[in-house]
Amino acid sequence: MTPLAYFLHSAGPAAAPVRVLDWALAALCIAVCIVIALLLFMALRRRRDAVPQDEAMPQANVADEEGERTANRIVAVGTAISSVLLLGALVGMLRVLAAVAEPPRAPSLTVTVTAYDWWWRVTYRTPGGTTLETANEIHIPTGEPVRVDLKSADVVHAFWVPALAGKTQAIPGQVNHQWLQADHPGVWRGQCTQFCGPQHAHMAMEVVAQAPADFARWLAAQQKPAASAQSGAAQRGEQRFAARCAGCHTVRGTQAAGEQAPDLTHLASRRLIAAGTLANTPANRLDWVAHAQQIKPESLMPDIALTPAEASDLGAWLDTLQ
Ligand code: HEC
Ligand SMILES: [Cu+2]
Repeated sequence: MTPLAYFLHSAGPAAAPVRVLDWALAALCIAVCIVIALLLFMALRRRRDAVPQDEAMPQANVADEEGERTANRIVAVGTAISSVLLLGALVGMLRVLAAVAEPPRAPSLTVTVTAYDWWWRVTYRTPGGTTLETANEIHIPTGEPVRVDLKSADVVHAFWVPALAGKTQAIPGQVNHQWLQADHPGVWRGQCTQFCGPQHAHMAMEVVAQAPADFARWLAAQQKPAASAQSGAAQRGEQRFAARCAGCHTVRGTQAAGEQAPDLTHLASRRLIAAGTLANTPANRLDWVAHAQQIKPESLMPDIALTPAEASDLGAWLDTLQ
C-alpha cells in the first residue's frame, strides 16, 4: 500500500464516517473555488466590455443607484449561500463526531499507548493479569473494536492512524481514550500529529491487524520472557547488554529492567525500529546502536561505540530476541 493510501481509505468503522466527511468537504471546497474563479473571470470580462473604447481614462466608482442595488443583492445572496454551506458542513461534522464517539459494542481488549519523545510504548494487560510491553507496533485482532488508552510521559503528542480512526491527543497527566477497529488483516501506519520536538517527524507507529487466532498466538509469544542465550557470542552479548543498555531498556527474563526506553524482549519480532525510522534488520539494529544520534539527532538513545567484536556479540544477542 502506498503511503497516500493510508489516509485516503478507511479500513474500519471508526474511520469510515471520517473519510466520507473528508471527501465531502474536499468536494465542497473545490466546487466553491471553481464557482468563485468563474465569477471573478466573468467580472473581469464584464468590466472590460463595459469600458468604451474611446474613453482614455474611465472613471472609477461610477455606480449609479441601480448598480448599487445589484451589488447589495449579490452580497446578500453570496452571504446566504456561504452560510448555508458552512452550516451544512458543521452539521455533517457533528454527525460524524457522534457516529464515531462510541464503538458498536464494548471493546474486550484495551491497549495502553504512552507517547514519549519520540516513540510509543505499547502495553497490554492480558486476561491472565500479566502485562506485556512492546514499542511502536500495535497488534489488534480484526473485526473487533479495541480501546486505546492514551497517555504521555513528557509533552503533548497526538496519536493518529488515519485508516483506522480519527486523531486523539496524548496529554501529560491525563488519560484520553479512542477506539480502533480493522475489518481485515493488514498493516496501517500512524504518526504523531502534534509537534513535539526535533524528531517529531520520526515518531511513527504501525497497527498490525491479525485474524483473532493469529493475534492470540502473537500475544502468547510476546508474553514469554526472552529465551536464554545459547551460543557463546549471544551469552557475551547479553552481558554487554546488561553493562551498557540495561539502565534504559528492559529485556524480560534477564536482569535488564530499565524503564525509560522501549522494551526489547521481542525486539526482533518487530517490523521497524526507532518509531518507524528504520527497517528492523540485524545490520540496521547495530547501525542504530552505534549511530542513533546521526539517524535520529537528539533522540534519547545515545550513540554507543562498540568494537567490532563487541558489536558482533551484541548483534548475536539481539537476533535471539524473537
Ligand atoms: C540512555 C538510555 C539508553 C541507553 C543506555 C540505550 N538506549 Fe536504546 N533506546 C533508548 C531510547 C530512548 C530509545 C527510543 C528512541 C527513539 O525511537 O526515539 C531507544 C531505542 C533503541 C532501539 C530501538 C527499539 C525499537 O523498537 O524501536 C534499540 C534496538 C536499542 N535502543 C538498543 C540499545 C542497545 C543495544 C543499547 C546498549 C548497547 C542501548 N539501546 C542503550 C535509550 C537508551
Ligand atoms: Cu510526538
